[in-house]
Amino acid sequence: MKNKSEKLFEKSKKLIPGGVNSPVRAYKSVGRTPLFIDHAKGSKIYDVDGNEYIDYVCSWGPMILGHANKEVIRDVKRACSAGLSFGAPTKKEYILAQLINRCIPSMENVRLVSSGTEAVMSAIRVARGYTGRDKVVKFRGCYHGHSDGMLVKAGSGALTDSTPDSAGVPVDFAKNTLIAEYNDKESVKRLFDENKGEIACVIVEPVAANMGVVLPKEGFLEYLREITKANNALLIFDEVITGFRISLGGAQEYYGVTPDLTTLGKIVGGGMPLAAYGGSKEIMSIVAPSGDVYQAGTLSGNPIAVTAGITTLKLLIVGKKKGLYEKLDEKGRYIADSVREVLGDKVCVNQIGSLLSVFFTDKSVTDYETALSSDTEKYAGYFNSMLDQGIYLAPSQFEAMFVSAVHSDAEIKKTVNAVKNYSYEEDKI
Ligand code: KE4
Repeated sequence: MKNKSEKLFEKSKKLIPGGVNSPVRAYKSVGRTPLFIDHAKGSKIYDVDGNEYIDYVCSWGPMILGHANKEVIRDVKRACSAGLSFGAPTKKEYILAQLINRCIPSMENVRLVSSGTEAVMSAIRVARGYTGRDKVVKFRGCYHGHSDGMLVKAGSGALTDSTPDSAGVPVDFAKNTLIAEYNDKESVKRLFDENKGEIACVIVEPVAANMGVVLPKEGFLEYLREITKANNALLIFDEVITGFRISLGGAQEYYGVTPDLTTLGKIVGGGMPLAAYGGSKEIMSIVAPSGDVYQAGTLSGNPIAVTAGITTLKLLIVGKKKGLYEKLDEKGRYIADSVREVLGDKVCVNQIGSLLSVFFTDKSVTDYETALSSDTEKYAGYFNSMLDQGIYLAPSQFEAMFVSAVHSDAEIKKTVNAVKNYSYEEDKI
């Protein structure tokens, strides 16, 4: 007997590629029909068959305050009655830009867009426009959205010859994207030595979270800051995940390294389609209409999305004063320590604040290679066991686990218990 998710998935596949509007949602790597979600509240998410789960996907990061936060919903509802979109400037956009700048002072000037992809694509265009250079350095395993130049990884081992990792991306687009290794200073130096005066920027996830969570080694971010400065290239921190997540000021506050440009997404929109990029007044002054780097968007600064972002940031600013980020770190640390205790050397758990990943490998995961050493079959078994026990994790070994401000101690204990049950079942095999 098919449940409602299965029936909806079959229907959706007839009208939507793969039945989903973003590939990871199709549960391909965990071999299961994806759950179709009916609603969510707080730390819980409910599928169309009425099953309840403790949610650690949190919409891939935005829901740091939990789902359907009452103040956010109240303010969004009020905003809706005033109209959904004007295509004209509003006071709220200025207020959100103020809040972003207050949390992330390096973003003296901010442009609001509708997705992290758009924020990254625009920031890279600004870096190229500002430096007059074409080449961009990114790191293997870091994900910066699906703009053509970012869908590129190293060719067969070569760090400078890049091939697209998506059909439809002309090789010509790929040639300006140079690939380095995360946490490998030498791989970055080599690219600068081989491309003197040609590199516009380095873009990095200051804490990598798209190969699973991989923390920057001591001095790595500082090195990127130095080598970009020394070569008159810009440093872009893609803080779409880390922004407002690992601290209110993101990774740049946490590690004390200031980039030239920052991209934001997810939390900044409170779950609505809103993202941003920004940096110094001088660099951002080249963005149209004040400068000649063109970037535009019908729904940029949409009043409903901006309202959700404003209320979310205001709650985080107040929350920070009451120890919100310490509490988020406590929760993340407790889960990480508990999983290490239960699963021992079968896993490597990387955690920072409320962001973590459980890698099924006996190696210490410090870069793309070691992340790839994970047993994705084992992860799939873990995912399915946890889902069957009411714990909703990312359906991929190479994504992150997000804890929200409203995950209760009891729910976290239930989560740890589910890991123990999984471990017991595994040991029985
Ligand atoms: P969006 O275009 O998906 O809003 O943002 C792209 C993006 C940019 N930078 C970083 C560091 C990101 O993690 C993302 C998107 N993250 C993925 C999850 N790892 C979104 C989920 C999905 O693709 O469905």
